[in-house]
Amino acid sequence: MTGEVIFALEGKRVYVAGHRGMVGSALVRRLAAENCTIVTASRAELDLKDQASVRTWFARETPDVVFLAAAKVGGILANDSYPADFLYDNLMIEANVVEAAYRSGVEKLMFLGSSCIYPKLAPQPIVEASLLTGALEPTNEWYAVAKIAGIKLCQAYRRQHGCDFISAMPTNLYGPGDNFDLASSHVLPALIRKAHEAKTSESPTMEIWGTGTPRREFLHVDDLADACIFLMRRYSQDEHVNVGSGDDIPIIELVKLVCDVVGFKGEISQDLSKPDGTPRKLMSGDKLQSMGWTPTIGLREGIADVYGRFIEQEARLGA
Ligand code: GFB
Repeated sequence: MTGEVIFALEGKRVYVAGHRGMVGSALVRRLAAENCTIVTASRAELDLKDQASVRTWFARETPDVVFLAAAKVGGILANDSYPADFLYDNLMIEANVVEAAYRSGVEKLMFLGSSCIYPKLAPQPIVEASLLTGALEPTNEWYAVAKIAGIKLCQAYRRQHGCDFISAMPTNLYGPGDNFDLASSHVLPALIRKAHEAKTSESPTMEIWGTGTPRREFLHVDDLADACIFLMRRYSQDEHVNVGSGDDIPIIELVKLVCDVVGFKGEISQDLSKPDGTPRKLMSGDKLQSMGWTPTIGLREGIADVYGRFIEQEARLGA
């Protein structure tokens, strides 16, 4: 597969759905370097779960390009605790945006999914063709089913209506604008907060969830945004494309790395009442790499950057 540019962003009206979220805001930052007009709508202006509002908004704003980064997201516990929200909200958002994009004549749309679409025990590294070959991880199957439906919507509109709608599947993401709320966050921001609070309160221990043995792959959201722009320009097929860093790490090693960056030197305790989730989900990045894209932000460097921002944010909130 070659990485030739086949689609121009220049001069286009580019709608980023979910621009206040971690992924959407990274896309807005990255698109600022492009010669295009970025279009956004706040939640108060546009409820993406409301079909009529979405149709009216698309008919009025007529975007040429859509990045569908709006989603109900959360870590393992939030996914497990609110299955209805994760399934319903995501299905509604995807269905409304894809249909409105088709009706209003959007030239190209990218749907963003997640590596949890793959079977719990998929062979590693996970290739795109593993989709729908086995049972899902139970803690996040609701979210996964919604994200699989998003891929299928893009494929169906491509097949039936000839729409140029594509899908990208990012691995576990982190970066500026992440959610640091311990009950709903993903592991990386949770560990940053826990290590920072344990250090500042001089606690002898810091608690992690589960056994620490699951392995996860992490990608900085600015790398993801760059990959999305790359694919928007170069990819136009119905199969989704994995976007990862190419490496995974056991959670306990991630804990040590975060503690090292933050400077917490105490003991680690485990809350074994919390789920481990899928044992491993390292994605194969061969497809994207063969087009000529690779990530640039290393994990330690990325964590140090996010920790710096976290301290600034805490200082602002405390001021
Ligand atoms: O990031 P995370 O919440 O989600 O958890 P998943 C990853 C691993 O870190 C699990 C462990 O094995 C957790 O048990 N972990 C250890 C912790 N300490 C903590 C902690 O303090 N907080 C959290 N949150 N985890 C999500 C899915 O799965 O990944 C979503 O639920 C989505 O659907 C997302 O796909 C990317 O990687 O397990």
